[in-house]
Amino acid sequence: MSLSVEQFKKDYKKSFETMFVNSYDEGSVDQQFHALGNLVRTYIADEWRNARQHYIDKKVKQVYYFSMEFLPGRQLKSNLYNMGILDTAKEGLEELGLDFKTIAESEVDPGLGNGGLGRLASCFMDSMASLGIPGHGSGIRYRYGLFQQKFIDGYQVELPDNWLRNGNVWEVRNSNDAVIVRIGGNVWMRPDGTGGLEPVYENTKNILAVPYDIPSIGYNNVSINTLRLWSAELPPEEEDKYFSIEEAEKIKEITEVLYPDDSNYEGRLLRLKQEYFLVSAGVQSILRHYKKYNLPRKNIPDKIAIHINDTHPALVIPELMRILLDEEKLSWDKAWEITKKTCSYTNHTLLREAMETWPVDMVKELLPRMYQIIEEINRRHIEKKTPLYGRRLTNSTSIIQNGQIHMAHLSIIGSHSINGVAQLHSNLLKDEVLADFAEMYPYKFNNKTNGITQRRWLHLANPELTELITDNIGPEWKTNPAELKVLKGYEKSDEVLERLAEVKLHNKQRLAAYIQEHTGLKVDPTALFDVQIKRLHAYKRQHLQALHILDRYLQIKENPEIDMQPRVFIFGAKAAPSYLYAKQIIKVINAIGEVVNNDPDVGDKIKVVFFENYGVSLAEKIIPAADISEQISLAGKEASGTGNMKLMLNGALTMATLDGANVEIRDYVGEENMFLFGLTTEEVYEYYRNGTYSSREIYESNPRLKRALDALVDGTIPNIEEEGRVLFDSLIQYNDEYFVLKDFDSFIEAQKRADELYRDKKAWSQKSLINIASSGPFSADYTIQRYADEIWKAQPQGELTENRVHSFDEPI
Ligand code: 26Q
Repeated sequence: MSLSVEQFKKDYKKSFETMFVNSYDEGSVDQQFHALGNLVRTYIADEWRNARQHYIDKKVKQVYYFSMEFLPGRQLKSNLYNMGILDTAKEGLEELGLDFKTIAESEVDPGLGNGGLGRLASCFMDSMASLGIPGHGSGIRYRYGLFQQKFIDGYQVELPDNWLRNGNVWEVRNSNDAVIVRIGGNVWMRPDGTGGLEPVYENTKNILAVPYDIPSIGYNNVSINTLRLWSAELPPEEEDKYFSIEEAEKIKEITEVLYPDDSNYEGRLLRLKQEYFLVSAGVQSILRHYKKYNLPRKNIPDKIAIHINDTHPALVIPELMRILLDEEKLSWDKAWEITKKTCSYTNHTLLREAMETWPVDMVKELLPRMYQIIEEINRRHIEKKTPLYGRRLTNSTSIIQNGQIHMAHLSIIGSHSINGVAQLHSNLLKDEVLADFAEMYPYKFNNKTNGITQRRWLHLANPELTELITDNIGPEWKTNPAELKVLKGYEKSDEVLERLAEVKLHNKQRLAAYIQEHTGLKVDPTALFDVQIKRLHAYKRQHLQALHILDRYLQIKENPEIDMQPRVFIFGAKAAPSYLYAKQIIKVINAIGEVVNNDPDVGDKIKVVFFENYGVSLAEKIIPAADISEQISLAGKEASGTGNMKLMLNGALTMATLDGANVEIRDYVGEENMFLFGLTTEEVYEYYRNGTYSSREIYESNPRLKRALDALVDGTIPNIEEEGRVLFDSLIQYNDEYFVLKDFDSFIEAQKRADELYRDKKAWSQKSLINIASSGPFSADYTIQRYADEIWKAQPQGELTENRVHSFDEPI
């Protein structure tokens, strides 16, 4: 939008003064933030409503992205930026004597997700709006987000995340669109008088699902979509039915808190309630909206695409069936055709322990109608497939096995597309984990490599780098990120390389100041900043990095005069509260930090910073300052990774195993521009097959590694008697599930190459530049374009579609 500074100032004052009945220069920072947020909302109100109406008038196909998690990050800056008025607002506020940075930083960062999967959902929201694709999010408005993490004595402590304490300016409570979700009770079928059957529900619990809508504003105002988050409430007309406060509380409990686990499935009843609550509210609201199109029900798949973000919302499939059968009175075959054509599913994990299954008894009791439908889907699957594929394949693909409902099986059978999130991951799904399904439904399997929004992760997080790029190659890359490759032409320009090094140094100085302010630790901004930020999990191998630090420390103790490239090891990671081993790794790393940071022999050679409460906002500060990006999971475990893409885009060099999207990073950037090490997926699978891995053998034959491991248990690092021992035993006694010892040598060797390269400032900057220039393909805009073209069949809308990204060359 176009807006003068003068107009903005006027509008801001008015917004403030009507909200707080006070003069604009007398408010608190929080009030200033709310006045600004409110102003943004008024600016977009018409367009938001128009966009909705336009979709109805033109009967356009709409995409609904169902996800139990969203991690949007702070919205103020990105909304103003996408509206094209960020600079105007900054200037106007400054003229009013207000500090934009302080106001923006006062916004809470909604932690409605655990990590990669939730952040991906939000990157996708940004890209859908920016490409003009009518795509909406459907999620849960958790009253408490992911816990706030503190360290006490080096241990993780979890505190509740009361993110709604001061309200949420971005949301609109839409009580008009509330729906009833029924759980529990009994259901039985009776003749409906027309020759069919209809279900009769008895003694159900009725829950009012109230939507809170948040605008998702496209870059350059291409379009405004909606993130609809549902909240569970007591239906007013039934208040008297609930005789106790406890029972009323039980209703609200459904959307009370996000489950803080992202890798270990646990069959909790409340989690199942949450999943069905989201699904039922979302699907009902979509079908209600579809009625406004005045089209026959068979056209549903032409106008609606429902995407299932991992299996968590997989009940979309039986819920859509339920409505089509019970309420719309369609035949099974017709309902099933519509359902399959409407739904699509993304898998995000290769870990067996993360695959979702629910006990039959639990589903029967909580969701009796869902169970009947799932059972019938399964019965028909077996009946139809057995003659075609035989018993073995039919049994291994069936939805109900050994008293458990397999949600991935339901998702594949009930949808027309299943995709992995990186090429390697999609191949492993097809060839290993879900091979039996691939045999039955080869046409459903496809890959959609993840992507990230360059707007949040470069334009906003790293304005200096953004300016450098635009100054050299012009602004075209901003709407067409593939154009970043033009930067490669500057590989030999001393001027550009020096400026790039300077930008990185500034970002590191800012992060160093932040570290000092928040941890008291002083770090040297000219040291190499080595960053590992992601959830804490054994497969991601933060403990491999810990052994690397110990190795360096022991070298220094052996020879305090040693010439070593100074490094700052930066960690950010939350562990699931129930994941003891991950918490023990946190304690060990903090204890190592305590020793290393205070040993005068070490000085600036090593510093260890473990940030508390890692999340989107902290990532925005750390990523622009990273020199090395640690992507060191055991090959074959990380589905994709997206932090790897964000760090590369900001000029970090990747230290990586050939896992997840690292493989594609290698394809684009070239292996000479990163540090590869470790086993390949094939080698890992070979070990699984022949069972010959022996970590103890490696321990006993590798004195350097032995020395680092022994430091965990010999008192070198104090205060980790228990945790050091647990870690040591897992690696030696219990044969090192994630092959940390096997990859140690090649990791250390790769780190040495990094040190050597870092001494050659120009060579480092060249590689950094090549990384930035090669990261265009990882824009979520391309990923979304592929989802839209190949899975959803959704078209971009609006006059501004020329801002849409252009076609992009496929990788070599
Ligand atoms: C399931 C059942 C009960 C409770 C919790 C869960 C649960 C919640 C979240 C299971 C998994 C998750 C999150 C998984 C996740 O974030 N996976 C990551 O997804 C990214 C985006 O595709 C990938 O880049 C990462 O590789 C993958 O680990």
